[in-house]
Amino acid sequence: MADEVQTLLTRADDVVKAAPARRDPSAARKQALELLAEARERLLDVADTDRQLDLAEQVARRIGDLEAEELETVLAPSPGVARAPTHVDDPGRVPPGQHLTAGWPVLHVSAAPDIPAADWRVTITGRVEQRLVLDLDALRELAPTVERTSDLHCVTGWTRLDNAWTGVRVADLLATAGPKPAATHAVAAGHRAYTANLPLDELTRDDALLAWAHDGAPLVSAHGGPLRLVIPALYGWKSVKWVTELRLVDRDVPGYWEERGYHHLGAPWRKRRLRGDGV
Ligand SMILES: Nc1nc2c(c(=O)[nH]1)N[C@H]1C(S)=C(S)[C@@H](COP(=O)(O)O)O[C@H]1N2
Ligand SMILES: [Mo]
Repeated sequence: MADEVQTLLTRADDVVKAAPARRDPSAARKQALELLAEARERLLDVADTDRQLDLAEQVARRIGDLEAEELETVLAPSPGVARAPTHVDDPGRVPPGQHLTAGWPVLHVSAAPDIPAADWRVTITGRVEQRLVLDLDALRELAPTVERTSDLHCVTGWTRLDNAWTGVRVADLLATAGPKPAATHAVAAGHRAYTANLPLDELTRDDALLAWAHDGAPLVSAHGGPLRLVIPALYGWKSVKWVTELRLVDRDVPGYWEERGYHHLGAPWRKRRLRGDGV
């Protein structure tokens, strides 16, 4: 099984190397991503855990590289979204290895859902005293609306500064739901079958929001509207778009990218990108 994964990696590399000579390099990219997706599936059958982790990192790195390449083509601002600053006076504000983008790349693994805001529901469940099922109005009634300006850091290398988010603090929602003493983490779920794990102390920071607006305008579907999670202190993959559920759990349950070799915490300042980068 490990050999099959290795073969798929080599084939994906060959496709990428040959891409510039092809008439349609983006087709090569797609083909390489398909090979990597297949490699990712096969990974689950690799019995030797060390080997599996090593291969998972290799797959994750290549996917990250290919995603970064795609992003170069979508750096134009999303329609109606202001350009973000590409210069900072304080270089310490940008995590190591990140570059600034004026535009707002759209990054997700499957198509955006087409669900009107009026029909949106988010459920707070799992290890809570009171399970909450909220539409957007109920969400706004339950917790004060706040604005927080924060930076978004994607593990593929781009950082978008100064995003003005409007929403409710997750901490305020959890205060009503009442985490049980056993709750240590949450699994945030969103369309489509996307999940990310978060320690409760990260989820309850002051700038951790469920947000429905960006720069004062309703959040467009491509960027997670009607409702998305915003977790500025961690890599962007934790900021689940089209969020439908926060499930409190009593242990660290890996989500979509964490299962595919990315770090369980995903902390840009501490260079925690891939599993194996330390705790
Ligand atoms: N539901 C869902 N949320 C998601 C993703 C995804 O694939 N599906 N991608 C994540 C990643 S890797 C990043 S960097 C951010 C990007 O948000 P943006 O597309 O608004 O820039 O969304 C995150 N949230
Ligand atoms: Mo990302």
